[in-house]
Amino acid sequence: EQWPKGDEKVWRAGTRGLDTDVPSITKTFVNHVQTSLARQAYNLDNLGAYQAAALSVRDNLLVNWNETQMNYTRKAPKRAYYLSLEFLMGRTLDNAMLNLGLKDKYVEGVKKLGFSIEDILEQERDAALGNGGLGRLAACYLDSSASQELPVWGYGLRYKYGIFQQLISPEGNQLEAPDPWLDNQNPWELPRLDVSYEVRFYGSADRLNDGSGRSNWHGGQEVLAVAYDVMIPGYNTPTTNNLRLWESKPKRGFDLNSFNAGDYEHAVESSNSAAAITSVLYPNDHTSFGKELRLKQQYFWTAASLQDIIRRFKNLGKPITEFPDYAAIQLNDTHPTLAIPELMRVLIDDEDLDWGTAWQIVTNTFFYTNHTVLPEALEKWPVPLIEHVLPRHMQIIYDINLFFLQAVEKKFPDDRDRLSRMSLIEEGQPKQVRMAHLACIGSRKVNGVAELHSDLVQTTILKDFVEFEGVSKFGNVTNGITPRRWLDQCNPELSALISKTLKLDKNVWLKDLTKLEGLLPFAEDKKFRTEWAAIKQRNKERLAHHVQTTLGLTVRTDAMYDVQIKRLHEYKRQTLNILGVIHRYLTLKAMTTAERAKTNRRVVFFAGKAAPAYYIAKLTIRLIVNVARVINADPDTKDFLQLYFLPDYSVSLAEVLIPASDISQHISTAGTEASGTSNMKFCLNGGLLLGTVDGANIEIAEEVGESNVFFFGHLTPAVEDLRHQHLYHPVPIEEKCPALANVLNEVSKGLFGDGGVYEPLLNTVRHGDYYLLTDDFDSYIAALAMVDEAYLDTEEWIKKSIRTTAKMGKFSSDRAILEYAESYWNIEAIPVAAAK
Ligand code: GL9
Repeated sequence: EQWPKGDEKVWRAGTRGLDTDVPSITKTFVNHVQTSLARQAYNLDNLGAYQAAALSVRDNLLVNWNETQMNYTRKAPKRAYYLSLEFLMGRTLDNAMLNLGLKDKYVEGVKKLGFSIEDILEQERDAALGNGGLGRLAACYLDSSASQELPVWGYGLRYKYGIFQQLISPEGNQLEAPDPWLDNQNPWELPRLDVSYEVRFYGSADRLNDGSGRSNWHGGQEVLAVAYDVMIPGYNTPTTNNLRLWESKPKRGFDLNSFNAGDYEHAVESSNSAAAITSVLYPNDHTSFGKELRLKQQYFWTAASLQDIIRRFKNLGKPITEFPDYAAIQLNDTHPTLAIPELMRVLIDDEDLDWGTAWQIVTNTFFYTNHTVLPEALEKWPVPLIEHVLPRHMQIIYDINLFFLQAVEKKFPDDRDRLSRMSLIEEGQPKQVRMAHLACIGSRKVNGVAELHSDLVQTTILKDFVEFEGVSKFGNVTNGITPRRWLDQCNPELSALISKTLKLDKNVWLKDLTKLEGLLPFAEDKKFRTEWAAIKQRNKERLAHHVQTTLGLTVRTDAMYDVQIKRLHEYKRQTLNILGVIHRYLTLKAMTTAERAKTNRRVVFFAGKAAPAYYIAKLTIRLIVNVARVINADPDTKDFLQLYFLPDYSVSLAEVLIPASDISQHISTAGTEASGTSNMKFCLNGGLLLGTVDGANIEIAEEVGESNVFFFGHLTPAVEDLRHQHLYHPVPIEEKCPALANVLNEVSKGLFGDGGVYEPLLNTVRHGDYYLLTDDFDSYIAALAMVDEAYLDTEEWIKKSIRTTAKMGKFSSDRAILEYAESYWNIEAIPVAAAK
């Protein structure tokens, strides 16, 4: 090591890392209060205490982060880059303390200073830069990459506003409010004002026509991408990776030409439009809208990220043809697909490579993960829009398509249908670019996120591509979740019981989750079962307390907790659940008091956001809220059935709900939920699963055994036929499913307030019934009855719960990320040498 200047001994003394004993921690805390925050101890509130604690923890992360990055630079390994428009991180402080192994010391330290860690942790706002599973998966993968000491960086956007805050009006309507998460300062990001790149939009692209295939793209708007780095600490390792988020800003504060012309307004306007690019996360899930600003987000982010990646590669001094040996780029869904034509543009127009060489590099660099087969979710961009915003990229996409279709034609001569099915361009008014096709042909590998889903990808949406390119390009990586956040952090008592029982330090089993199997024999141990059940009970009390303090509602804790938490969507069938709740209510009403007393007490929780323009999903929320209003107030039934819609679902709310659940519902129409990941979180915390034979439910059942899962409903191969029957041989609902018809009638008649309001929702079931509620309702009700029966056998239920947790090892995101690292990216762990 060479010291830049001064006395080496002084430098060394200053870089030995930080002291992490309790007195040192309290000292840095107080220092931060006085200096970084410019506040004093006597009037410090919980928010100030949170900021001081966060800055103190951050100091430790920074030291590790620097070590890690220096180590990567020195060793120059192949790296992987995870491009995701969404990173649903949640809170950071608790996770950072746990990953650093410093939580106990901070608990003690802040206590000595007169604060409680719980109060401090509650001050942090979620970083909610994602919509749901896809964004949370990205966050789990970052945790696992760092924990496995893999050289992986994330790239995303620094939205000023994350996913909207959900408010529920007294009538039960969802209202959306902005999420100004950065208002209180964000201690977890480092502005890197020195790292910035220019990104161009609009203008024109002139072909050079010198036989090189190059174009000159010029004019238009240029904006700056500025880096903000977020430290990602690994668990029980100094490795601290980086998540780089880009913020847009105007290249100049004002447009000089406009300014000279005296057009001040226009100058200010153009600076506004640059900032607009990273102002807000689009709140849609499973729908693709052709919004220009969204396209600009996608290009802005991929162009800045690629410039950064290429610059880092060029520092190695290797020829550009070796790029794929040093960089693997994972495309999280099709959102970053413009990276493919963008890298072609850089290689051809800037680096002067020929088309074939450039395409070779591109197709060895990118990897594409598909996250859904729902047709409405497959991204398409109108050709005229791309032509307008990114004229050079439209040329390149046409060129890619030309070469591609020539190759298809060669392999399958005279098959025009096939050519039009496979084309990157969908004919129509307007023509559209099919991003999944572009992502597929531009990548080295394509994967789905659970076995069933990966099969569906290969047999439905990308079938022609499997036939053309061969099946070996296509694979599966079943999703995973980080057991650090989703067990150790959210359920500390269960984590402690597991360590005690396995006689293993949690450092061991949290990094090798298959160790949980050691719990299996303890299912037979009565004392262990009692402890296991007592923890579930305390987690229910913690949830009830949370609902009491945040909503002022009293939830009973002597009941089965039944939870469905996820984005509101017809395919996820929250409607099936609420209609089932109504069915239960009607059944209870019809019972005598004595009969009711023998039933299982149940508390049903819903939470989740609907896309702001998704009318039917919002109507489902309204129905849930109004059913809750009626049944929670009914003296006949309220001791046996309670219902809550918890507003503003978030990662932090999930951390309270999941450990308290006895049973959770994952009841999508078969073949529609690519994987699901909350199913894994519930099961890891000893909650059982009520679900359809879909997504990762199937693999969970394979692991824990079908006797520990409550399955119902039609299977994937039946779905197409059933839909066909609905269309061509409809059977009136009264005949097909009288129990369901009765429930719908009660809603229509106004049992839960103005029945007419719900007609559009009820009619989706009565007519067409695309998501097969009429086909699955009876078996759903039967499955719920089996859940009740099983729950009444308390000891047997606890055994199921223990066995479920014990068999969840496969679903650690460590397993998933190692599969990507080994089978796709070809990268290796690069440990940081232990600090002296
Ligand atoms: C999703 C799938 O719907 C889920 O089944 C899957 O678990 C996750 C992660 O692979 O990806 N695809 C998708 O577009 N979303 C998913 O959750 N949507 C959101 O994130 C809102």
